[in-house]
Amino acid sequence: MKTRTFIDRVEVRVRSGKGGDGVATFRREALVSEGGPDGGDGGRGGDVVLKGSIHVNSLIALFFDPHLYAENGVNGGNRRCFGRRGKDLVVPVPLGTIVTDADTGLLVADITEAGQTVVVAKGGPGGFGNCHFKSSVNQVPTEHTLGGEPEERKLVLEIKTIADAGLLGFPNAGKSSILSMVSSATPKIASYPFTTLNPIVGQIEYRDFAQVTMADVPGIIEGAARGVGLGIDFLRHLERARVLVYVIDMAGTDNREPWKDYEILSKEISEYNQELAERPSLVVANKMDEEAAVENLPRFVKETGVTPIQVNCVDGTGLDVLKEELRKIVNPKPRSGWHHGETDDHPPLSEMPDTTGDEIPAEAMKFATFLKLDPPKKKSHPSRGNIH
Ligand SMILES: Nc1nc2c(ncn2[C@@H]2O[C@H](COP(=O)(O)OP(=O)(O)OP(=O)(O)O)[C@@H](O)[C@H]2O)c(=O)[nH]1
Ligand SMILES: [Mg+2]
Repeated sequence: MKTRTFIDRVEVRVRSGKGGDGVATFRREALVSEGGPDGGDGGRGGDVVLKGSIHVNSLIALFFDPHLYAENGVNGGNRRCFGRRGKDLVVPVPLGTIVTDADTGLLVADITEAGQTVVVAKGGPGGFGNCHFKSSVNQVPTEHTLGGEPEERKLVLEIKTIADAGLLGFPNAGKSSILSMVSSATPKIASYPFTTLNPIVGQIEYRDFAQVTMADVPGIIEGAARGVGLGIDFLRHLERARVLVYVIDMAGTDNREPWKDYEILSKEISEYNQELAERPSLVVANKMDEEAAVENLPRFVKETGVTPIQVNCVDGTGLDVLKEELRKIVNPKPRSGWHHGETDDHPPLSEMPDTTGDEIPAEAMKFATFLKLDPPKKKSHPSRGNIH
């Protein structure tokens, strides 16, 4: 049986831990008369915490176990024993998870960074034991307080993939092929529709190590806004994209008409979200290695008034142009100032002073600050007689 492995929306019930109760006890010991109050406090209940993680990419674990209950705090004891705190329940969620309250519909959190934590249910505070209430006028207190009640709520978790660019097109248009050619992602590619069933993100690397992330989502077809095909649920993964890349099968495989494909895609997007339709976009004509594509191109330009970027995924022609156009819109920061000797601030490698490897010349060291070659500081150690 085929099971689902990707879930991008799930409803969960979260409950924090109840605070432990404080107790009222008195010290009883041989030869200690009237020992006084010694009831300890209860421990606080555990929190339910959602934490952004790069190691999970689906909400599948929560789909199968949607009850997120943190541990209760332990009650206090006699002899001033304080109860243990309840353990927090830390749940890793994929980056791009949006958390909303299921009852009110209000946004609770948007988890976009690795390590970002959000407490979605706060544990109840621990109660006070009777030793808290002793005073000169109340020497035998029996007062104690109960632990705080837990918080319980229903939440909806939804992934909205974080990517700079989103590929959008009909099934079989070649979206996954483009992603696999420009990035190191390895989406499944096949000649049948709906090969891709869940969003896949790849990273496009430039020569200066700047990066643009690109998301491939399942294909949409006419009527998707009304739920035909896989529907447009997957379009939510494009909502955060800064640029939409329309991929058109210019060869018109299966008697398709590329200009109509483009119109339908634009219409479906506007129906889904007008703001999304107005984002910067690029139009890519794929399969330009086929004769039919070359024949269709002039008509496409005439009918739509758009001049697409021509690419083919067989030998990769045109993909560099696509990468450069993407770069102009997304404008990613280069990861390093080193442009392979092209910039003025660093001399080209051929002009760098020679080194035998034993000692690095000062001139070369200026550009290799990351090496941090300062001699390590000597640590004093008592066993070596450095006693002051
Ligand atoms: N001739 C030719 N075939 C291509 C080109 N790009 C993709 N194909 C073929 O088109 C078919 C579909 O490619 P995919 O990349 O799986 O298409 P997709 O848009 O991801 O399709 P879905 O995931 O089903 O939505 C595959 O058989 C590819 O080999 C191209 O540039 N030229
Ligand atoms: Mg695909």
